[in-house]
Amino acid sequence: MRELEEALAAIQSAQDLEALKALKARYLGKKGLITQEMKALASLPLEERRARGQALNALKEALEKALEEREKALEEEALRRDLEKERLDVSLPGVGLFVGGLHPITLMEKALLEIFRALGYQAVTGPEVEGEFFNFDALNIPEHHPARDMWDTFWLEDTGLRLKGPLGEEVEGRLLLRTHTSPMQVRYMVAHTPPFRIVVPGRVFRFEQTDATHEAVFHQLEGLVVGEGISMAHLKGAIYELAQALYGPESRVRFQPVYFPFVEPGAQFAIWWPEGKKWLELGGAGMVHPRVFQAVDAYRQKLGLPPAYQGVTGFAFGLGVERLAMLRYGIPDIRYFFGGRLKFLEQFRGIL
Ligand code: YSA
Repeated sequence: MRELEEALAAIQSAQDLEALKALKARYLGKKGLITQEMKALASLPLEERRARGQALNALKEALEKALEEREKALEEEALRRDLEKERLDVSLPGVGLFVGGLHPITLMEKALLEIFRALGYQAVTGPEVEGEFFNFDALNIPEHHPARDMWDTFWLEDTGLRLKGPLGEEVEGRLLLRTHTSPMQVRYMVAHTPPFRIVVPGRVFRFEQTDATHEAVFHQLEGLVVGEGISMAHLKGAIYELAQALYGPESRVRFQPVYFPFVEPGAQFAIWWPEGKKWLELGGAGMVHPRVFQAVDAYRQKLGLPPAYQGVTGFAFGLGVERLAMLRYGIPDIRYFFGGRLKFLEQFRGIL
C-alpha cells in the first residue's frame, strides 16, 4: 500500500500541530482522499467494492491512529520545551529588594518598651490632641498657675474636633497638643483600678525654640505604678533596672529633688553612662500627688464609677526618648530626627 506508506511518512514528519491538522484534513476531512475514495466505492462492482471498502477502512484506522500518536508526541514535546525554557535555577543570585528600616526613635522606643515589659509593665498609648483637663488641671496644674509656664503649649483653635475621654465620653473644655505623656496617667487611672504598672510611649509638642538638644516635637516615655505600699524605693529600683539594661552593671542612678505639681516628693533623675563617663539627665519622676488621685476619683464619680484611689500610693516618671537615641546612635543634633533628610534615615536601613 504505497498510499498508506506515503501518508504515514507525512504524518511522522509533521513538525507541529498545524501541519498535522492540514494532513488530517487532506486524508480524513470532508473533501479528504479517503472520503473521496469511499464515495467512489458506489460505482464499483460488488466484489471489488467489498475488498476495496475493507482496505479503505483499514487505511482510515491506521491513519487515525498515526495522527493521534503524532499529536500526542508533538504535545509532549511542546510541553518539554516549555518546561525547559521556564526551568528555575535556584543557584542564581536573587533579585535585590529595597530594604526599609525603622526610624531611630522607633528603635529606641522599642528597646525601652522591651526593658519595661520584662519588668512586668504594660504598654499603652493615648491621644496627641488632648483636653486641658487631662494635660493640666487633673495633674494639679490649674489655670493661671505659674507651673503652666513649664510647658509652652500649642493650643487648638475651635476646630469642631470632638475628643473622647477615657470611657468614650466627650471631653469638655479647650483642646491642645499634649505637652507631655503625663495626661495618660489620668486617663488610665480613670478607666482602671489599681494595682497596675504601665508605660506610655508617645509624641509630645511644645511651643519652643529649637536648638541642637530641643525640638518642638519630641517623644517621651511615661511610667506609672500604683498599688498598696508603693514607695520611692520602688521608683529608684525601676530606674536602676533601666540603667542596668541600657548601660550595663557599671551604670548608676542619681535622684535630685525638683518641683513637678503632680508629684510629692518630686525628683529629676539621671543615669551614669560609663562609656561616655557622664551623667545623663533623663527626666522627671516622683510619688503621685494625692491631689492627682483626688482629681481622678472625682472624675470617676462624675462618670458614675466608685472611687478607686483611696489607700493606694504610686510613683511616676517621664523621660525624653530623643536624648537616649542621640547617644545610642551617635547623633549630634536632635533636629536630624524629623528633618526629613533621606541621607540621615538611610543609615538605619535594615535595622528592625
Ligand atoms: C515628671 C514627674 C512625673 O511623675 C511624671 C513625668 C514627669 C515628666 C514631666 N511630665 C515632663 O514633661 N518633664 S520635662 O518637661 O522635664 O520633660 C521630661 C524630659 O523630656 C526632659 O528631661 C527631656 O529629656 C525631654 N524634653 C523636654 N523638653 C524637650 C525634651 N526633649 C527634646 N526637646 C525638648 N524640647
